[in-house]
Amino acid sequence: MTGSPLPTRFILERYRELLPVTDRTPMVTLGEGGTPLLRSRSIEKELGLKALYFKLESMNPTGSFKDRGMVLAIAKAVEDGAKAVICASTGNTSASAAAFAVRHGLKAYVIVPDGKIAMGKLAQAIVHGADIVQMAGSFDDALNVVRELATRHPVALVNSVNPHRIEGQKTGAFEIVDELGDAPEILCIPVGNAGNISAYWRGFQEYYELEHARQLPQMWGFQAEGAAPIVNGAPVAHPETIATAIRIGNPASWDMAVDARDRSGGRIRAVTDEEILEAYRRLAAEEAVFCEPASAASVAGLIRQHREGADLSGKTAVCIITGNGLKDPDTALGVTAQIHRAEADLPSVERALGWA
Ligand code: AN7
Repeated sequence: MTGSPLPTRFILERYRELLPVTDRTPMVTLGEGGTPLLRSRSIEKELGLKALYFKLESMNPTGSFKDRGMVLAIAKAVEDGAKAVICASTGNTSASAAAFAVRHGLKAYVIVPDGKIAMGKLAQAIVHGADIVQMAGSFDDALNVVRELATRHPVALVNSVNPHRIEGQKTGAFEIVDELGDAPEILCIPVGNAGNISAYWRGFQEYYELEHARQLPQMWGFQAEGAAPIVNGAPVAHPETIATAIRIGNPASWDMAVDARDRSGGRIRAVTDEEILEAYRRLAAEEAVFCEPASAASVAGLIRQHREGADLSGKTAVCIITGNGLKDPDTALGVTAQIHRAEADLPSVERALGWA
């Protein structure tokens, strides 16, 4: 017996007409895109939504949404003759850049804020053979440095200030509409450097203009309270949050994110680290979604908006689950758990389980 043929998941192929792909673009893939849209089993009902979905971008090849933009940014860098790429990163961008660089036979240089990057992400950059600099200061300081480095040295900058990153990233919005048949009423997304919210808005708009979607979603972005420059309306000099991925005080795509918020009738709000951790625990324990803390900010934000009186009835919402929980085992191990100890025999294990 054979199944029906699967549509290609390869986003550069699938959405070629809507991307800056040329005959000279190397069509290299690691299997990015085509990520599941998982229906909520618990939080949806509590919030009174018609439907709540989690877009599991955590299932991309390097475990985060970054692969969508990176597959294109690095292919275009190669098309333009680059031999090396560089990025600043809170972790996921560097993991993705390092992996795609390997596949293209390029050198990757990554600059990360010292001590503030989740262990799994650092491990990825290491195993993929990137040259890693841990820099004192924040992500924002690192981004300033790499922007300058890319003008002085023969390396292609693959942070989301590279327009190909946003272009590739917008395919996430295409997939949501392709699967649901229309845009949702609400799109919830964590905001750090603000590339992703800008990319999704662009994707939804393009699909709307092509009449693939009948409506546009409200863009609801969420920052961590200690790293909420867009919410505050001013850069944050020393951003702090447990969600290290979005520990960013001066987002590069600030203006585009504000534009997405305002033109969609949306909002960008802050959530506390406690709310992020609560949503993180609930996603894992009630929905079987193991994400990293930054990703839980989208769900924490939706829950808070509901608590503060937003009427969600009859609406469909999609929360972008941007990164895999395995990247940040330290946070997972900090969740209170009951681990029982036992000797190496059956009665002892039965006693430990409370069954004897
Ligand atoms: C899991 O890797 O900025 O607002 O350097 O890793 O597009 O920045 C990561 C950001 C959300 C925020 N969720 O997205 C980096 C980096 C996760 C992330 C964001 C990031 P943007």
